[in-house]
Amino acid sequence: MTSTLSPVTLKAVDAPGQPTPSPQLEELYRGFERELLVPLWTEIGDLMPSSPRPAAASHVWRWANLLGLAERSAELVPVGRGGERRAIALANPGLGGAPYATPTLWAAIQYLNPREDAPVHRHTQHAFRFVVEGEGVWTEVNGDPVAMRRGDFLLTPGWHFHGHHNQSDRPMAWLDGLDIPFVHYTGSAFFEMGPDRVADRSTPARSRAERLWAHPGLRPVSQADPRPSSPIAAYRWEHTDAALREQLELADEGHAGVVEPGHAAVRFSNPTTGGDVMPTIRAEMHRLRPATRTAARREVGSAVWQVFDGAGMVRVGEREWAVTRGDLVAVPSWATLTVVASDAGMDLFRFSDTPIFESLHAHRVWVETEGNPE
Ligand code: GTQ
Ligand code: FE2
Repeated sequence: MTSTLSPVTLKAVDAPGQPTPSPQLEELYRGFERELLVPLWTEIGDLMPSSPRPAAASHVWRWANLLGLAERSAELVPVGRGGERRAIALANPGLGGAPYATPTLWAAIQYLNPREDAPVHRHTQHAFRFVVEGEGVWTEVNGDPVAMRRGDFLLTPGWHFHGHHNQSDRPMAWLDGLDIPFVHYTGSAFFEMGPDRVADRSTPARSRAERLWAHPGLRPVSQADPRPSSPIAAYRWEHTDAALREQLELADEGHAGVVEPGHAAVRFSNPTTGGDVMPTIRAEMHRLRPATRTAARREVGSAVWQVFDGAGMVRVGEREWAVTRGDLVAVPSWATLTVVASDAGMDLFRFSDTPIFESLHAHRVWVETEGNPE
């Protein structure tokens, strides 16, 4: 029996591990209900499975469909105070209609019309943007304008003021990722409004944060303390692309660096700790050479993948989808994932809640090539 938020009617059932049904047992169960009590023996199978059995399902969302609906929203729905953002969240089919891509992660397409502003606010939820196509929007993070372009990964760590403004004559859409569901369950949400419009309307190619922090392997000596979130406001595609390309080139030259043959990957990291970019969110970019298949893999925690370039197949458990640029796939905890690139190869962005489980010492991984029994 699955726990629900409404009062549960306990049933005396004839099943292994359950007491023999009787009028006295029914009376005992009515007593539990009156006192808002639930005995473990009626719940054990769901609450303490031998391995994770998440409610979340694997699912694919097609970028072309998201974009069509976002464009229509842009005709009908203004952006402003109150609604705050023209963001449309992926709702995992296993999570009862809530706007959660996974139990911990929010993923949404956000859309701004030409010359449009999204008002400034801040919240305890950690956020990032990933740009699968387009340019022309600047996101202002604590007063620092940050350009958004295809392939860029941008951070808005918790409690940083941020607003977005489209400074071009074309609309722009991008992917938002936040830990909204996690913050919601744990009752740790705070929110505050800032100015209705972004104050600094300049359009620098590089943010102040990048000018201070985004030089490979170099930290400003004035900034010695570790920070919970990375101070790098934007990780630019040219760097990500070069890192992936060189991993594969090094493999060709017989050197180490790739995850497995034909599969390069980099993790966006916090230069002040070497760890993940934000306390609750891990983000990575993966590149598969043409016709490469990854080893099957399971891990504790949930993830969302987005195809950045190329095409291929994503297999999650028994399900398999052909995917192309922009398509998004939710991968529940402990689901078996295999990714196969087409003859064109495939680049994928991935984000997950792994830092939560690592910090709780609850992270586990199983990889096919390690020869573990199924
Ligand atoms: O851009 O600030 O998708 O606050 C959800 C909440 C985006 C944002 C979302 C947000 C934002
Ligand atoms: Fe926000």
